[in-house]
Amino acid sequence: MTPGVTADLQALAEGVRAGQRPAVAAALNLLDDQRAVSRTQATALMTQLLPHYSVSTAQMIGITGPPGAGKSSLTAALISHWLEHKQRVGVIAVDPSSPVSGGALLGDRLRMTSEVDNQHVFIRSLSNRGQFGGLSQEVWPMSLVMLCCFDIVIVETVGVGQREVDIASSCDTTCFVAQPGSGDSIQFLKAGILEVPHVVVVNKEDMGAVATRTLAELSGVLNPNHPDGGWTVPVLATSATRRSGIAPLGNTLAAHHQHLLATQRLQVRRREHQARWLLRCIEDEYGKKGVLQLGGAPAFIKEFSAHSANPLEQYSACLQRLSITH
Ligand SMILES: Nc1nc2c(ncn2[C@@H]2O[C@H](COP(=O)(O)OP(=O)(O)O)[C@@H](O)[C@H]2O)c(=O)[nH]1
Ligand SMILES: [Mg+2]
Repeated sequence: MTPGVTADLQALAEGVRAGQRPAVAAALNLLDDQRAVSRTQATALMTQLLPHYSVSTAQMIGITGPPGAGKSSLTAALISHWLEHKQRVGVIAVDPSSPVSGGALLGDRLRMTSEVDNQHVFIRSLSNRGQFGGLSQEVWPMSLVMLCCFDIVIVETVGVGQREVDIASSCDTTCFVAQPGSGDSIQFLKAGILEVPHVVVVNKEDMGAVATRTLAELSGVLNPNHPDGGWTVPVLATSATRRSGIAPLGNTLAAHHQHLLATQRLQVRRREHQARWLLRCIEDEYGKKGVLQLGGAPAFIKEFSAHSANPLEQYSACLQRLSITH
């Protein structure tokens, strides 16, 4: 046993690795627990899992878009598609705007046909929190835990605030779901309020002409060349309820993953996403002044994305440095 790590934590890490549901649930609960003793344990757990999430080639997909566009329905449809392809799927449903848990809504939309399917899907929801209630703070370490045991990790967020946009853009692949007839999405994309997604979907294509028009408008305003380079942003149409366009969407998401793997950018991007996550945590707690004390944003990102590390350990290191320089 690694010195300083309790047998319980080691067993928990092994359970997560094996994809055992009670272990995954316990690990996520631990990450959600703000008590000091739990933070220490969570940090130790993340160290145990580091050799796994730091090399994981599972895909982390952010699904974002306005409320009601059909993100949960589409996630449920995609899950069926992935189950047919023997993929194991973990979902983090973040819905700060909903009093009802996003996970419960998603659960309702899932049609699990067998116990095996049940074993292959895990849904965790994060609902209402305070303004700085950590919502964005927990999602990153939670997705890393899920990367240790699922083939695909979905983060569903309502694309209404900067925080939700940040969460979605921390994923390997971002998928924006547009609502037919809603000009807002188009305006947001045009004005650059939304980060450019890797895949754009107009859901509810069963609505007919209005969906076709939105599809044409979106295709018109989007610059197909993604700023990441080497990726052309596809605009697809789906109907989550009629299950049309789901396989092409699944294949397109997989193609973006293959693109990241082929260009060897998966891990580089994840390290950068982690550094940005860390920066947001520091900004939330200590403001811009805190960030300046740690060298300013560009130097901070460079320093903390230099190699793979336990995010919670990096956070503690920042706090230590802040208290030294205070
Ligand atoms: N007509 C139609 N309705 C849909 C489709 N997908 C979702 N909906 C409906 O749109 C509403 C919002 O769906 P939901 O998945 O909860 O959206 P979310 O808020 O983006 O997660 C629900 O009433 C769904 O039944 C679709 O493809 N076609
Ligand atoms: Mg939803």
